Amino acid sequence: MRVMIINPRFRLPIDTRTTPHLGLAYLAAVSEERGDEVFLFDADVEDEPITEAVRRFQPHLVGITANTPQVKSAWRTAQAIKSAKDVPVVLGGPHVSVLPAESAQRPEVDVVIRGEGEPAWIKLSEIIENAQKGKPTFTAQDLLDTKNGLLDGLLGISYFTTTNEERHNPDHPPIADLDTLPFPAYHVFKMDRYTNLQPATDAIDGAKSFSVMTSRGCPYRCTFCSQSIMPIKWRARSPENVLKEWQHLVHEMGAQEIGVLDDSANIQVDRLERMADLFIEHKVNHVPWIFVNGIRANLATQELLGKLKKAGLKRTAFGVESGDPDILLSIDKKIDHDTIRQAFKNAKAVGLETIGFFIIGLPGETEESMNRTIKFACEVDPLIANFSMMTPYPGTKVYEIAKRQGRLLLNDWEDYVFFDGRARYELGDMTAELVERKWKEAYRRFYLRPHRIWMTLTRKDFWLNWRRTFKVAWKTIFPKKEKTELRKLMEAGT
Ligand code: B12
Ligand code: SF4
Repeated sequence: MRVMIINPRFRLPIDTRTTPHLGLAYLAAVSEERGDEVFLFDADVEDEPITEAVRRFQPHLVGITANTPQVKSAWRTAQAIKSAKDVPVVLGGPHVSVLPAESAQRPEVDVVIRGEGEPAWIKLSEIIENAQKGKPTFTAQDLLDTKNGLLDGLLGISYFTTTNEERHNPDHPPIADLDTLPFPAYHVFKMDRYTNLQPATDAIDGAKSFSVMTSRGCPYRCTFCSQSIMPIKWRARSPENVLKEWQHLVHEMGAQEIGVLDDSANIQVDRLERMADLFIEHKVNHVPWIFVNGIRANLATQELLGKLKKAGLKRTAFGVESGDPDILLSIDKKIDHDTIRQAFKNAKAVGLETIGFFIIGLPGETEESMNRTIKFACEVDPLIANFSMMTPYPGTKVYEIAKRQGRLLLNDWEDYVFFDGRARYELGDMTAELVERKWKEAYRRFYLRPHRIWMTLTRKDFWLNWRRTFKVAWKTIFPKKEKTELRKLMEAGT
């Protein structure tokens, strides 16, 4: 069977870099394992219009990914596909997992697969293949026709039947053994067209940096984080399985740098220790790697971090979020400031570089609490401090709070990016003006300290990337106009 897997066009307003999509690389891998012919169409790097690609490839099934700012582009892509061929179109990814009915009810979308996608995607492929064997004129409508009962037992999907009945089948259980998954199928991507294979590592454009996920899920449910979409059950690949992928990336793909994308990689300390031992024993520790998304500070002992450093770890991130104790408590991060302080100390003591993630504008914030966040960032003083303006994504507790008790300042999914210097909601005394001012102040106060200026100017990475750094800094200060109609009306004073 021919399957087409699509990343619809979407670029951050601030960034022109492109990067292959790991989730789609996994879907492509399981499809190939099933024996399907896969066409990976990444609209960010393709020259050919999607309609022509569909006419040429004649897929039997199409899957499109969608995070929140990408979902409208996913719908437009689905419409274009349907105009070229009557083929079942499936949407998956974080946004549609939270709001499945919104997409499933659209005429250009047939099925939504919620959450971790591989099992339902494979089962749906089998259903369609078998149905097509029995009926060569099979259409997407046949799939949704309850008389055929094709989708009845398929877990993890949402759809509207031909008689417009809304159906949400129960969730698919999380994949129990991640070692059963094949490695991401990078060979289906046009790898030479990406400017940046792993966006959060240091290597400059065109370098061979790859992403790896060694565990999935997160046992925590922080109120601002979209991870609540994914299974709460944390599952990890075995160190041996991770080593195999690492060896493949280093020896066959020529990886110069690896970014580990896990949400909470260090939940099982002995697993990471074993992984470190294996990297050293099998001599893949010369390739630097980074925990780009943060590890749990409460489990980041000096002993563990020292071992990981020997295994090639160059830098680790910690999600600090707030410098204010009450706010930290209110977001369910389940951590305190002394533990975070100690984690930064441990990392620095073993010679690791650090990244700190901070949020400006969490519910309940005041000018004082935001000041505490800036002060705490300066105190723990990571190599990279990232201050995000709180963007309430659907499915999070903060979204519910902002919607019910506050005022959302966006009503277009395409505005749900957090790099453009605009506050996304107001709540009580926390005005957009205050949040925007403190966000800019955070960057200024953190990076314009004399020792930081000196540190930045003496880093090789800065000079390798200086054009982009200036561009990003410029766009942060002078963001492009956003699309939200509501915002335009507000600014016009209506
Ligand atoms: C790496 C990453 C990035 C990278 C690369 C993104 C990429 N192209 O892959 C960069 C830095 C560019 C990035 C940017 C953004 N990101 Co991001 N990112 C991630 C991160 C940390 C890992 C993604 C990943 O590879 N996951 C592993 C794979 C296996 O999972 P997956 O991609 O979700 O795919 C699985 C399922 O979702 C599903 N699935 C996905 N697509 C499809 C399609 C079909 C047809 C099917 C059947 C199934 C399916 O099956 C897949 C396999 O199980 C996630 C957090 C996370 N843990 O997932 C956040 C995350 C996806 N990002 C998020 C956000 C908000 C953004 C930004 C909007 C932030 C911003 N700057 O404003 C931008 C959007 C950029 C864009 N162009 O789309 C949110 C999404 C929330 C939401 N409601 O959409 C997440 C969940 C983080 C979070 N916890 O809040 N991101
Ligand atoms: S912020 Fe980190 S720890 Fe909290 S829910 Fe998200 S991924 Fe888990």
